[in-house]
Amino acid sequence: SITAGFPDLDALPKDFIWGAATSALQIEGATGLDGRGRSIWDTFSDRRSNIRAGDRPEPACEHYHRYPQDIRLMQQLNLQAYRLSIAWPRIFPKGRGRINQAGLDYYKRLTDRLLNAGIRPFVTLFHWDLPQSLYDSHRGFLHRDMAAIFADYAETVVRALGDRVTDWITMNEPFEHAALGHLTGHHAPGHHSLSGYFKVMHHQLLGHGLALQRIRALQPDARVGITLSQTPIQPASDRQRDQWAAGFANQLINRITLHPLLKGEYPEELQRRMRWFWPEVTAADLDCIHQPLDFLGINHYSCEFASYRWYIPFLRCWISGAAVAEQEAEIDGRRYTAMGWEVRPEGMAEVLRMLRQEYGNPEVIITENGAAFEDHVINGRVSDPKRIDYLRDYITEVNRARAEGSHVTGYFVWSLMDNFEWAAGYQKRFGLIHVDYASQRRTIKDSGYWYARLIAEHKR
Ligand code: GBH
Repeated sequence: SITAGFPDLDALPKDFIWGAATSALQIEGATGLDGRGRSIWDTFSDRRSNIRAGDRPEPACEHYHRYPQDIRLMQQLNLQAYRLSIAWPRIFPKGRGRINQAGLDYYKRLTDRLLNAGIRPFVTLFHWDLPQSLYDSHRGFLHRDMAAIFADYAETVVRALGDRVTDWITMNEPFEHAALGHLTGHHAPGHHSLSGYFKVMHHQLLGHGLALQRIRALQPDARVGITLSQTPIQPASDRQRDQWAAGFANQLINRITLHPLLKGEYPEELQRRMRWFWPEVTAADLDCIHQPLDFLGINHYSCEFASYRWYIPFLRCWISGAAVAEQEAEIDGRRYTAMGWEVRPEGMAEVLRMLRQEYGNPEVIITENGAAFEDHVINGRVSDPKRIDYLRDYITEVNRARAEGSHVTGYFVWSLMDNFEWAAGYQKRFGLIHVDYASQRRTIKDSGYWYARLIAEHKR
């Protein structure tokens, strides 16, 4: 039964925060409404081949109109907190300059209703939906001036919502925006440039630092963090060269953000090997990036493997998940989600242990964890036992890490509901709530009922 087998959460304190997460572009729809400008993702999805089945971020979950119903569903899930993101192009249709009051009003209505429902909003300022105008004028975060432009936008939002919202996340996964958007080209704006990757990375982190200063100045009671993905990397074999590749890949994708944010410097070997591609980084930049955080947001899903490949220019290493197709599978006792990502719950405790041992044990909130599976819809019930297993096993590891001394204070499932999964479109479903895109009907999945019970049990 769905109520059986709750993990033992004795190490998690009573004030531990349980929530679920979404992002604006993935759920809102209404991309042309009430003065919203275009984002790079609207443009990227104009080209059908960029997104699976030619899907577009429209109408998504029509959350822009249906948020009252969605908040009632959050209450049914017993959520204490909800992580949402602000669509920058709703606030500044051109990215900067004229403010669109209708955009601010929308997020006031949304956050007011959350607070009335007793749900604490955690608000991310940038979750990849960059205004197209800023791409046209600055090539987005390739331009250093974008850091200041982002801070101005952050200040505008915090001025408008700071009387309601205390928990802010400046950016979601700057690594993914830089790497998928500017190096592999899988995400908007779809570029392939190694120097572009490092520039976009650095300018986002600088934008984070500048925004952090502004938020602190405006709102003394604010709690501010940044959300990073963290993916443990194992060598593909025990050959020495693959071990080197794993260490280097770890710098390239994990430590490239952790080091400057928490130690005030980029990893030394990374800078040295990448010197031809390295952007301009001043000591003042590093001071700005390296400011105290109230919490570190961590998104964790899976783990990856690295191997040495002499023929890959400059990087010399190949990073990927286990070699299975993009589909659900179980091979030799290893489980994979519908994204083809391995289910390896101990990775969660490994990430938290690494932060404890190597980065001074910062306060951590798991701002995303979850999985896509092929849900089975039978007579109005959505049965998703694999998602329940996934969540149970990963939450167990969060509890284990806390028992070992990690300072983890909250956990958000990705995602509240099925949504627009970026380049994978609507086919991949991560939700605790099933969305029928033809009728926009929502159905709480078995995993949603399970999570609601887990929260209730833990609060008792
Ligand atoms: C997040 O990105 C996003 O913040 C969110 O918007 C998105 O919808 C959600 O995840 C689900 O994709 O090496 O192939 O085994 C997650 C990015 C995904 C990067 C997992 C590392 C390792 C998978 N991460 N990935 S693999």
